[in-house]
Amino acid sequence: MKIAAVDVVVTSPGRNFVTLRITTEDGITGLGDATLNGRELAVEAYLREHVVPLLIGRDAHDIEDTWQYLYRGAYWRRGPVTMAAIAAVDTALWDIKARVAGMPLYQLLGGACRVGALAYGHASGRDLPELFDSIRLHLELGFRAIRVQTGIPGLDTVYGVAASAAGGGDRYDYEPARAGVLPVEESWDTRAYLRHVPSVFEAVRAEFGPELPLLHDGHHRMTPIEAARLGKSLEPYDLFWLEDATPGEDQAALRLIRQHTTTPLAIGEVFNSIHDYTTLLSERLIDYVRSAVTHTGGVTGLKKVLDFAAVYGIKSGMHGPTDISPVGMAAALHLDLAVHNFGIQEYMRHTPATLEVFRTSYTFVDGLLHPSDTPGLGVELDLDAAERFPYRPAYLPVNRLADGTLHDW
Ligand code: GCO
Ligand code: MG
Repeated sequence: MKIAAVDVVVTSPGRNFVTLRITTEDGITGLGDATLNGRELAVEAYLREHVVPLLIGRDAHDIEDTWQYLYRGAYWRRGPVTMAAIAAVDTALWDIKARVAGMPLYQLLGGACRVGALAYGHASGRDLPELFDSIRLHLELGFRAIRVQTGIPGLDTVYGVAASAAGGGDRYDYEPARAGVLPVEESWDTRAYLRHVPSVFEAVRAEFGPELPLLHDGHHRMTPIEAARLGKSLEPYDLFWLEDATPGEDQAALRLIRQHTTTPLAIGEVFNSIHDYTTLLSERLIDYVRSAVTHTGGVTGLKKVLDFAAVYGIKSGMHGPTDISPVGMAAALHLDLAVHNFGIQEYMRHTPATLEVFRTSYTFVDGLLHPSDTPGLGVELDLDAAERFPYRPAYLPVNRLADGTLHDW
């Protein structure tokens, strides 16, 4: 079953997405997500110039061999651009294989281990009343686990906090990255953050009780000792996890955090390879693997990471903000169902414009996501709709400290 055509589609229905569409000689198509928020065109060029010509004429069934061919064959291995490109090819080939088999992808991955994937949603507020409203809204939407992000006194805008409840409160104005030729600059103060966050979780627990699983994203901003302190101060509020407490590339930093706190730790949304995880997994320094199919070499790449994590009793917690396209989200849901060591799935709802371009079949019922039993991934790309939303440059913000020093965002 030879690959006859490969298209790279860049579309911006509210935010930019890069999608690969592979077509076989008998007309079967498969989709893969290659979206790298704020650096979309680098992946588009990598695919168009260096990957598409290598795929024509290959057997679409040879998924593992194609993965190795693109990974080892590039000589320059790993990195977010390369691995997002490989992810798109891999996911599209799995989509094709499952469509040909007439089965939903999760069946080819071993079948379902559960009836659905527990999802967490993004609640946020600039102050407590706004935050409580947002949590209530998420509970009404059916979420059974909730991420809590809060404004910080003295800071104008903070990562993860919606500027208003408009759009359902889970769509903040950097999701999508803000359109413009330059990134927006925000200000940051870790001491103010560390002083404020524990009081917010105390208030949330007092209002919503002990049962609701609560999550929090530190978004790479703390030093190891600051992260250790936050983890410790949040212990009374029983977090499901503290995410990205420190910048992820420093795997050894987690040793220090781990020594000081029993708050569960999640990391990995910016990782792209199993080699980013070797220390973290083998030394049991984290509890959840945050990688997405889209950024970790596809279903094949992420399945290897999750199988490795399973050896150490570490679970999945796949990245699922809106910069993972519906194609990437569907791929995640098939893996969520199939791996034994599933933990939780992040879920931010896409906008109606995005869902016009990408026709999904996955469902969200009573807090659980299901990829549906449609053969393949269960997503169709409407090319005419995609064309109506041309690419526009957009960047994630950058952070500066009060003295102007650039800080992790
Ligand atoms: C999350 C993430 C996102 C990222 C975004 C960057 O936990 O969902 O931190 O909100 O900021 O994916 O592109
Ligand atoms: Mg995150």
